[in-house]
Amino acid sequence: MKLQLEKIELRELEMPLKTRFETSFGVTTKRRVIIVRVFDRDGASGYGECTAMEHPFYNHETVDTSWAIISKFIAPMLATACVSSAGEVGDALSAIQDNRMAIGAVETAIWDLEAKKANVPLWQYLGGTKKEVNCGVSIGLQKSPEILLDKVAHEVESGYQRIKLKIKPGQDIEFVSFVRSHFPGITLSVDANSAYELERDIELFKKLDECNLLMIEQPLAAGDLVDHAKLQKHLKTPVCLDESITSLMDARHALELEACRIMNIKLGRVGGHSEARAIQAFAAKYNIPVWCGGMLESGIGRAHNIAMSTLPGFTLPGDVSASARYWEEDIIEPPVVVSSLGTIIAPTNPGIGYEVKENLIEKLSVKRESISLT
Ligand code: OSB
Ligand code: MG
Repeated sequence: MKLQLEKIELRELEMPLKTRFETSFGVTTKRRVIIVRVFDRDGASGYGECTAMEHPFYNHETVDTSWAIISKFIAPMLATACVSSAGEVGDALSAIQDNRMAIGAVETAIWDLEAKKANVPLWQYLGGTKKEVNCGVSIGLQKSPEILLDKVAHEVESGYQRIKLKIKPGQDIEFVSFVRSHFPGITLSVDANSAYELERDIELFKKLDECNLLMIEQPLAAGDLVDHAKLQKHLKTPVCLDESITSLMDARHALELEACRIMNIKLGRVGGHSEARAIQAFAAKYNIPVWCGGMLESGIGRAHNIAMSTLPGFTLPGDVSASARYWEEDIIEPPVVVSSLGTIIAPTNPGIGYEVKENLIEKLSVKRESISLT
């Protein structure tokens, strides 16, 4: 069924987080979320979410740069290219360097549209094989080890299968070993968001290596695959790359250099479903497990994350957790819920499989733009 794209609608929503989320690069208290809606000429539409942050600290993109790239380049290029399927979007936009969160926002919306037109749940349409996905949580930096331990206990009781702790220099081994000593049996990992340096911090990594962690996520700078490879050689704990992997090519470089043993895939960071699917298939050939990362998404991005997580290479629990951990009221219906076994059941409705609350989106919108694609 060929697509005939008619227009793109952009909305920026302001969504306060229930609780502040702190990482090595800063504190987030509310999200500015760009929602993309693509319309087909037959009236069908699909939704995507831009996962760029408010600042260029996680990667180079921001909410404002993504909006500009979508409006000034992606939309006009799609209008010219006349794409007839979501799989063609990558080629149509290949002249754009980086800016993959902007691309991913639109690409995922077009996948939702196409799956809806085919009347199939997006996860099945993508080739997903799992009816249920395994969930973990990411816990932000906390003021004290005791406060952190309380948060961990709460998430373990909720059933989450893997707990990830954010770390940064000065807030690392003390916090991690405190949690580990109280929970010797849980699946635990840490995420540094690029905050360390190999030579300066090697002693710290050796201590973390004794904490029985599932992985150490993105310890070093995003561009530094060479030092990640050196670090991995010193550690029995797998290094997991997040920020470093923006494409299938990055994934290939990382695996050829043996810079990691696990990969985190984020739809936004890699530019959408096509690239994400290619990366997980490539990683599977190397026996490298992958999992779905999160960017504090609203329900729309979360629904896309669930669809992606059903692909066969996603063998580890992701940072895909319940809507209620983030939002008083999510913009999808029903909200994403997690079972007491720490799983999310893939939806059975077409496309992303959740109803989008258009009225709530309208209420939360602080900026709007509509761009014709004809
Ligand atoms: O590194 O995984 C990360 C949030 C914002 C930016 C980067 C990261 C994160 C998270 C949160 O860890 C995951 C989530 O709960 O959405
Ligand atoms: Mg990360």
